[in-house]
Amino acid sequence: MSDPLPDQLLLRALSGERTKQIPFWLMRQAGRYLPEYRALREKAGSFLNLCFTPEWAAEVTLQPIRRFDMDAAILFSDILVVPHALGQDLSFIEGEGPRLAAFEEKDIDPEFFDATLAPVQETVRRVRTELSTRKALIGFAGAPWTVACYMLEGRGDLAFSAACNLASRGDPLLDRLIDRLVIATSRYLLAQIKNGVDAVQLFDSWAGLAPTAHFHHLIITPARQIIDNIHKEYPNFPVIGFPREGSAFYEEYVRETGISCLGVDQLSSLKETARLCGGKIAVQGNLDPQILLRGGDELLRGINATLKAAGDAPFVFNLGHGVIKETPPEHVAILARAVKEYRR
Ligand code: 1CP
Repeated sequence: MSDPLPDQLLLRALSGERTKQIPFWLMRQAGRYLPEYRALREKAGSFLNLCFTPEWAAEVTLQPIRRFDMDAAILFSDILVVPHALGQDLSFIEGEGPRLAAFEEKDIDPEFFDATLAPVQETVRRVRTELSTRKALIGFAGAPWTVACYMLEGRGDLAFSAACNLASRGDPLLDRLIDRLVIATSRYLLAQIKNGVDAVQLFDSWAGLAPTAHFHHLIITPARQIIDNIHKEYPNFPVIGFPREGSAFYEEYVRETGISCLGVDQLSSLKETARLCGGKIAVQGNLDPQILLRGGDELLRGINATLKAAGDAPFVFNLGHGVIKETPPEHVAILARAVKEYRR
């Protein structure tokens, strides 16, 4: 892990400081809306080849920082490299999205796991060397429930019925899978931390699909276990939790998981969420990515409303979900300028 870098605006906010200037980065800030990404993506041939070639993955990680000067870079990889490293073959079909081989229950093979993910760790080292010390590098992983949704469905889906059916009948197969993912995810994130990331985000993009009666043991307990595992080796290491569309459980999530910052989606009120966090942990969010896509006056109003909604809470400006691929890069430039110039 790199030495603590207190001059990183993002880390100051994650440590609970009410910074005057607001740090910002955007989920999916690297990717298909950028022409320079599309060029490298074409050269790489496949998405996985791009993720697993450290020179290219590092370049893609840094592209949005060069253009927009965000306060943090997020490692370029994908949440689905973890199932791949657990022995479930992954591919990405052009224009359709991810495909995983049929799910089979398997024990973790630690050597295969580490060897498969070694290029990602090499990317972390490269980016940390190239990135300004004033900027944070954010590592990440999918949270167990969200990753299990993909592992059981084999692809992206709006309903993820396979996982939801197992969850609603309390099938022990799902519990065993979640337990295994807690171990794998902790191992993967700890390696990212050792190699130099300054903070990590746990993406629970499909938290909102977990049956209410099972939310606690599918979403909150695994997040707490992963964060405990991180804090055993790196006490107080900053973790951003993003239980998307799980706002009914924000209070428990904040109280029990040990996060330093709550990622808020655009369906939730940032103002209410900041109040709920009581200034003890930071909030991150939550401009609607559709507003960034559309641009114009609505974008400027949306940015201002988001900045105001955070009040005097420790705050990180972000979207409520990822940048949409049709977003004009000029809209991101407008956002960057507006957030950078703002002082509270
Ligand atoms: O063809 C291409 O170029 C692939 C598009 C793409 C990209 C750019 C995929 C496939 N993944 C990524 C990068 C990615 N994915 C990052 C990079 C860092 C950044 O934010 O800039 C991150 C953090 C992710 C995380 C991720 N992957 C999530 C969680 C965040 C979220 O958006 O909710 C999820 C759910 C995935 C799965 C995934 N990977 C790719 C796609 C198209 C999908 C969604 C599939 C689906 O559900 O339909």
